[in-house]
Formats: sequence, structure tokens, C-alpha cells
Amino acid sequence: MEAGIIGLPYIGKTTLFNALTAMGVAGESGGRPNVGVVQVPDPRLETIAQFIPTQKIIHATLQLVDVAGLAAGASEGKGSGNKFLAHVRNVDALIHVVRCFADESVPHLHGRVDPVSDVEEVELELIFADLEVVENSLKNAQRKARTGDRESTRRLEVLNQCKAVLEDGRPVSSMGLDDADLHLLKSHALLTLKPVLLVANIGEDDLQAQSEPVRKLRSFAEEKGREMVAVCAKLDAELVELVPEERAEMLSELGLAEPALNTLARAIYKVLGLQSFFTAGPKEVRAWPIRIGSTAPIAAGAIHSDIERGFIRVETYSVDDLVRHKTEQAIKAAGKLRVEGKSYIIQDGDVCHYLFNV
Ligand SMILES: Nc1nc2c(ncn2[C@@H]2O[C@H](COP(=O)(O)OP(=O)(O)OP(=O)(O)O)[C@@H](O)[C@H]2O)c(=O)[nH]1
Ligand SMILES: [Mg+2]
Repeated sequence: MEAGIIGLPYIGKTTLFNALTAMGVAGESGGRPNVGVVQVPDPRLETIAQFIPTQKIIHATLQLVDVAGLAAGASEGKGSGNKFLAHVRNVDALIHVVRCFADESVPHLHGRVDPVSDVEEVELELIFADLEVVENSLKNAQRKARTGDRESTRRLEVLNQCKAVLEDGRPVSSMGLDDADLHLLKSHALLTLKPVLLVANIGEDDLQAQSEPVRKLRSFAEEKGREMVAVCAKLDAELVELVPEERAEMLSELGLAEPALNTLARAIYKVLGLQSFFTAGPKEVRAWPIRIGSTAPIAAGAIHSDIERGFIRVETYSVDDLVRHKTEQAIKAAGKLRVEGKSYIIQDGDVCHYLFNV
């Protein structure tokens, strides 16, 4: 799982990246992106390990890519050729950071804090970047379509529709394309097809996220049905410097429930439509991210393709059942260990033992 951090310049992208990855890198200055891997916090893993003694706990991981701020050309009606967007072409989701903090000492690109127009400006840049990709692909697609095969003909049609939509200032995600058409577009890695999480970067003086700019961004997000969370990148960058006990103390002093990483990881799962199931044994207790609605064999594919291919059945129970009954034997004795077949839809938090044969 990989997410790219994007937004206008000087809005706290690298500060957030540092806070999340605890890497403390200086900045990427338009060249190579910062790349870091974070563990997705999930307290259920520790809960499971309390009852099933294990050598190690393995969290799901999220790879983060932090690129330079987007040079804005969109407001003048043209894309500014933000080449480094290439670094986020292959991510699964975009984390779009939006400045909501009001620090006078940090210059704002347009001299004012206006999150909604900032979002629109960045999204227009993404649209321009995709338009360039689509236009560059059209010639090739036209040539291939002349052979008359169905797939090539359809690809040309879809690319032309994309071009029209992008020229109209709308993202390709708004087209409601079906899976077959999306598959045809896959190799183009369009940015405006990616799920986006809006992250309001709030000031240290506004930890409850009530300032005018955040409110505006929140109502924009609600109106458009967009996912948004608020975090204070600067505060979190300071928090990661502390030892865990001090961190917890400072969080509660500030009246905050959790660090930004927890908030963000949950929101990213949501925009990607993901959930986790677990495997648990003496060697490891591990979280596996899968798409919501995955059947038992498809979910098994996250562990190993052999288990998917040779799937026989899965024995499963919930973390709550483990807490209640304390051992797998007791879960079984209480009739709470379920044996499920290949059409079973894995539920969030299922602990699974797969039986397979290859
Ligand atoms: N007051 C305040 N300042 C912040 C906050 N987040 C970031 N900053 C400051 O804003 C400045 C820019 O932060 P960066 O994280 O480098 O911004 P960026 O978005 O990565 O910038 P580019 O990579 O140049 O596009 C730094 O001086 C940060 O200390 C915040 O939540 N509050
Ligand atoms: Mg940066």
C-alpha cells in the first residue's frame, strides 16, 4: 500500500511526512522524493498477542512518498508541467495536504490562507497533468484502433471521453467508468482516478480544528462527499521526538485522542475501501489489509497465492471472541470457531487459520 503526499508549496507536507515516518529529513527540494515506510497502528494486534503468545507482531505497512510542492500554473489556465508528479503516478492513494494554519512567518503562495481555492488549484494541476498523459496516448491509441480490434477501439473511445472530461475541468473519477474501462486505463496511471484524502494542516493554536479556514474546508468536503481529516503536522513532528510515555502524556494534556498517524491511517483505509484480517500463531501475529468485501480465497491471496489457489477452508473467529474466551480451544468449545468455505466474505478483524492444499 502506497500513498503520495501532495499539495501547494510550504504547507507542511514534509513536516507531516517527518512526523509520520519519524525520519526527520530536511526536504526534497524538487528533486528526488522522500520515501518512507510506516507501520499502520492497530491495537487489535497487541490484544491478540496478549492471548496468543508470539515471537513477533507484524503491522500492515504504508509507504509514503513526499514530493515537492506543486508549482501553480493552474490558476492562469494552464498546467505548469509539474514533472515530479511522476513520482506519485503509481501510488494507491493521494494525501492532499491543505494549509489551514495561520503562521505569519511561513509565506503563503498567494499571500492568504484559503484552503478551498488551494484544493481547487491543486486538483486543476492534477487534471492538467492527466490531460497531458491522455493527449500523449491518443496518437498511439488511434493507430492501434485502426486495426479494428475491440479492445483498441474501446480504449480510443474511453481516452477521448477522458480528454473531454478533463478539458471540462473534471477528474476522470467523475466519469463512473466500469471495471472493464478502468482496466483499459490502468497503464496510464491517471492521477485523477486515485482516491484522495484531504488533510487539513491546522495550527498549534487550533488543535480542536475550529478556525475559519478548517471550517470552510470541512464544509467543502462535506458538500462534495470527500474524505477529510485535520492534523497538526508541526505538533506531531514534535511528538515523535518524545519517548512513548511522554508522548501519551502530552497528547492527553493537549486534549488529543491520538497521534496523526492513527487518524490518517484509518482515513486512508477508508478512502481505499480497505479493512484488515489477522493471522495469529506462535511465530507471528500479523495484520493483512484487504479490500472490503473480499472472499476468503481472495483475502488469502494477500498472504500467498498458493493459499488462494489451494484454498480448502478457513477457520475464523473475531478478536472480541478471543478477548471473551481467552484461548482458541475455549472459542471452539463455545461454538464460536466458524468453519467457512470459498464464498465466505472476510469481516474486519477476523482472525483466520487457512487450510489449503497445493
Ligand atoms: N505554524 C505552523 N507551521 C507549520 C506547520 N506545518 C508546517 N509548518 C511550517 O511551514 C514551513 C514549510 O513546511 P514544509 O513541511 O517544509 O512544507 P512543504 O509543504 O513540504 O513545502 P515544499 O516541499 O517546499 O512544497 C516550515 O517552516 C514548517 O515549520 C503547522 O502545522 N503550523
Ligand atoms: Mg516538502
